[in-house]
Amino acid sequence: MSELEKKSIDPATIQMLKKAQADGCETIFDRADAMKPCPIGAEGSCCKQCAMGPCRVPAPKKKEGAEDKAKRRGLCGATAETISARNFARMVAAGTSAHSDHARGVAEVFLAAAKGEIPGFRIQDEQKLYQIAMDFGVEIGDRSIQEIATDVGHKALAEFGRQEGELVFVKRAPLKRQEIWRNLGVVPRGIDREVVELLHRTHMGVDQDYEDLLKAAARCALADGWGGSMLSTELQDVLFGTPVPVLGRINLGVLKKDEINVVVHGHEPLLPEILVQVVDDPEVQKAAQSVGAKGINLAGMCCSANEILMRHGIPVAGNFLQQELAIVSGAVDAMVVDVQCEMQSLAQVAKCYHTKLITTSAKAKIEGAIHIEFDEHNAPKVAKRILMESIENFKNRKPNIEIPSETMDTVVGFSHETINYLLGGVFRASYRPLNDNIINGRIRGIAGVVGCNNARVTHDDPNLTLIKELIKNDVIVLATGCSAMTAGKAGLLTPQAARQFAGEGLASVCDAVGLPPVLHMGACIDNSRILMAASAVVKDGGLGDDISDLPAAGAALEWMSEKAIAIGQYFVASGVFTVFGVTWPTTGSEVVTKHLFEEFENTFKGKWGFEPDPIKAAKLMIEHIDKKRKALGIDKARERVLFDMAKRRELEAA
Ligand code: XCC
Repeated sequence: MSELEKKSIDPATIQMLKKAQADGCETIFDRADAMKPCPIGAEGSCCKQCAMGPCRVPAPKKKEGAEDKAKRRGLCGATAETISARNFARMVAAGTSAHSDHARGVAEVFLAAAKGEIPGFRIQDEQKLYQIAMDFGVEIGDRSIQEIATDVGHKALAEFGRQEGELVFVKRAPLKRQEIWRNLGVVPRGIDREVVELLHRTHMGVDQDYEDLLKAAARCALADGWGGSMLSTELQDVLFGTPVPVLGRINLGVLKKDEINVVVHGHEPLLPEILVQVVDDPEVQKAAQSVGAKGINLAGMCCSANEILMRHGIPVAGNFLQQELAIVSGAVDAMVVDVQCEMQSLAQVAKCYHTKLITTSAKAKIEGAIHIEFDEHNAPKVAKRILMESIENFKNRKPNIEIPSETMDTVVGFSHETINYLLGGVFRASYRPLNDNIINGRIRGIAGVVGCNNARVTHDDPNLTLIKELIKNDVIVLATGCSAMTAGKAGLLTPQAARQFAGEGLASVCDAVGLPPVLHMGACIDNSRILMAASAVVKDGGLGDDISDLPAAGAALEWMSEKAIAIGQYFVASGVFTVFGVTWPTTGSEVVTKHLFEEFENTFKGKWGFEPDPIKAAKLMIEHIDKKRKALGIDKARERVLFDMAKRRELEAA
């Protein structure tokens, strides 16, 4: 195997890496070879909170005496524990701010759409609007959709600046969970307030007690999961439709040689939704034909892709580490980006080819890109301008176009509501059949496998190996973000995959209901759907009275962004055992790491874990699931099922 072939398990990625090399175009994979991570920063031991530092307080290499320990402090006296906890907390604050600021943008557009002020946007899921109105205590009666939605929009926006009380969606959690949070004093008040407070606490000379810092980080993270992210998911569903199963295709092979390829990349679905509408405009289509193209091929990258894939079946070009490689194909006429996970190197890679890099968010410009700002009051006009720029660029394509042939069919769009309907039927929507199959042992447990790619590990390998190992062991997988795409590329997002890859028990349930063994639940913001699903499973009964009682676990083995840490922290604070891979950001302090990995379980009933090896990570998760089954008294049922299966095989063999 060549060095290049060790970079990814995805043949399309390898093919484009070879092309990039031949074209003399540098990618993240090259930079990962050339620059190793800073070891002190990686373990969370670098404190740059003030100008007397940065202070380095690395983890001790050997067993230390009290005297050595006393020397290991920053100039201000900050201990390794404080430094490590502060750095971790700041990651949570940044991650929460990203999801929540995305949510604020959605809420603003929602309100304007409710008032009928912006063309192209309208309320699409009235049922869900009513549900949210009830959560917010907005009167329904015989009021118009517009009136109800306007009130919901105002209330949603007020969640960001709320100064006291509790975030409204906290009430969606099981009662026992709410009680745990209240007793610990971590129920988030306002979304912005928790982010600001955490940044304040981690400023030089403020909170210097690692336990207190990590608890505050939990409160902030909960403001993400049960606040910003959940608001965003819910309002996006009302505006653009709650996802239902839809067919899609994924991988770089979705790019087309004879069409204008426009790749939307980033996170907010606002502009991509309008691009989907405008792409069929006769004027746009005519313009495309006039330059010799057969049409316009809209495709997605990263979470923008997940959003329009699950609502419209728009093809996905790839996940995080493939963003530069789409451009390397030489066939992308425009890459349209908004916020989060867009690498600055896109501008350089675009220069090697003909691609126009177009930034669209007022919050994110990239040197060397064209900026066409999204304005919700003129969204169709902006979308049209972007498409025209892309069409205009078609003629500038260079001769060295090479598009990998790899694509894979997927079935996506498993929102929490859809799973409910699929399992229980429209008139009896319920998780009961899922609970029954967990209780009888056909399904051993539930795993959320989420998160990014990371150039420090073989692209897609840890996530895919983990997912395969879990489903083989009858654990149903809920996936979001870039890991959901990994599953898609490997063919795991189809109902047929159950027979091929899942254990006997899980396969039999998937067959009966027509579900894939891995359910694509959306973008990273939609991890809130997993929280809602977990709460619904608890409420349907038979599996304890809290999320922490469920035979469930979470993982992000290829994480890289601060958002991933915020997500992990809100899952842990919601009672879930969550395993991360690649690297762990608090290894500089054994005490802090132990607190997150062990002591958190005493208070939050959830805990962190770290295991970069996917098979070992699967083992940890399955052991946890089995421990929970035992505590629920349903371990015996599973043994019986296994015995039955063995018996059946014996009979078959005879
Ligand atoms: Fe970004 Fe959401 Fe991570 Fe993928 S999974 S690399 S955060 S696109 Ni969110």
